[in-house]
Amino acid sequence: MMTAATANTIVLGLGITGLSCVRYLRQQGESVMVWDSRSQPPGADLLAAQYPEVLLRTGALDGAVLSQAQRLIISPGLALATPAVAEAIANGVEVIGDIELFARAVAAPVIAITGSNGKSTVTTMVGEMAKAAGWSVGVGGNIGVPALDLLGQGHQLYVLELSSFQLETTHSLNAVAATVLNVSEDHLDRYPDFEAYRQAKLALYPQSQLCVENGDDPLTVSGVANAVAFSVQGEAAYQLHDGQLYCGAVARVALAELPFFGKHNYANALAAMALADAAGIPAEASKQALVNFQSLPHRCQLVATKAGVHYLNDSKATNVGATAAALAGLADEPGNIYLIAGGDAKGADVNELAPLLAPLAGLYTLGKDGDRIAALRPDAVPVNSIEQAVQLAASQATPGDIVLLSPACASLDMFRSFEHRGEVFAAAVEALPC
Ligand code: N04
Repeated sequence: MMTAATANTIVLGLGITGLSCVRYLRQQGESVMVWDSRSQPPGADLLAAQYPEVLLRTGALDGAVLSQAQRLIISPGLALATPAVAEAIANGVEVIGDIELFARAVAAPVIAITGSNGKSTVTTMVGEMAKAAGWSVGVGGNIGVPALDLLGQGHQLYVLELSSFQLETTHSLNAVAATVLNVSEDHLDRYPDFEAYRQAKLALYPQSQLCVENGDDPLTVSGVANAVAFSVQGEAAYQLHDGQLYCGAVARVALAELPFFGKHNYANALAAMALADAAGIPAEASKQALVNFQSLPHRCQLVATKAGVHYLNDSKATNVGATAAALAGLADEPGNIYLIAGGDAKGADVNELAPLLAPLAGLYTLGKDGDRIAALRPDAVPVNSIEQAVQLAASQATPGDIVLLSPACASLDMFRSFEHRGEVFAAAVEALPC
């Protein structure tokens, strides 16, 4: 029995993804309601203005009411283990996410990218490769435009970044090629353990015609038959050798032509090449896109050079693996490094950073788990704000040095988002004298 307030389909969680689901389902002529456990969900004003017929309910989810629905479209921000959601699943209600809705509707090839780090970079690289070939391509998912909002524009190819949370509710993507770039600790506040997080990511492989695995990270290798590997350390179909990126015996790009550095970025480029090849993008277009690639905002981005000191914004480093990659990538650069780190570690073991912190000239720590990072170096300086960290680092650094914001943590204990944190850093740098 449907109660008056219950629609066939309930969108759980608003925000930009929930809004994209409502937009798509209303276009399909479905009756839909939205339920968000937060009292003031983001996007509520837009929903009321554009879809006055769609009921928005807020406050604690009720399993008995959710069990009346035919299906739930759940936000990546809500765990499947939420008791009311688990009750609905036990009562036979189908629970899927926005990417599964996309998968059932899409009519052009899809490339899918997940991993603990590098997924936005690789997604952007593959999108640029398709554009360089003159293709109409839709790029989005967990970055930028929600996947459902990319439909209906006649795109020839879709390139999607997918989070582990999105993959938990996606079952029939049937990508032409997909990759798990790497797996390192993240989101342990949402998963029972590391292996559960890894398995959420590996669930992408059975939904792909070709699996692009990282030969340097055994955690990305699942033993599926339809796989190719990339490697910056050893031999693989896509490999780094003698200063060039190779596919098989063919040298495709020289490192000297690339506008980025660091082995993790060469790995990203090899993965992007493998995915683009699988989709039939011409090799020359892939090369042009890499040679012209502009790195992403908040990803080891040079915000300013003041008094000869370089200030790098890597606020997107929301886990330990990202900061480890940044420090390894900068290790060969001239100049001392002053690191600003800390925030919400989300249950990760920050001790893995210890060997990478030893060569630094200085360490400034902040936020909820800042003290745990400070404990890894006797001379670490705890601070209360990014502004304070920037001022103290600026007073120590000399020309040629690097001040790096790469927190190894989520920002939400102190900021609206990692983007907000990066903007606060850039403003603090801007406020320094020249
Ligand atoms: O920006 C940072 O610093 C870190 C962000 C991380 O570490 O990656 N983000 C997340 O973990 C994250 C964020 C994971 C999944 C989804 C999101 C986006 C979106 C939609 C709904 C959303 C949260 C919600 C929350 S819905 C509901 N009740 C850091 C809720 C919902 O509480 O955020 O009904």
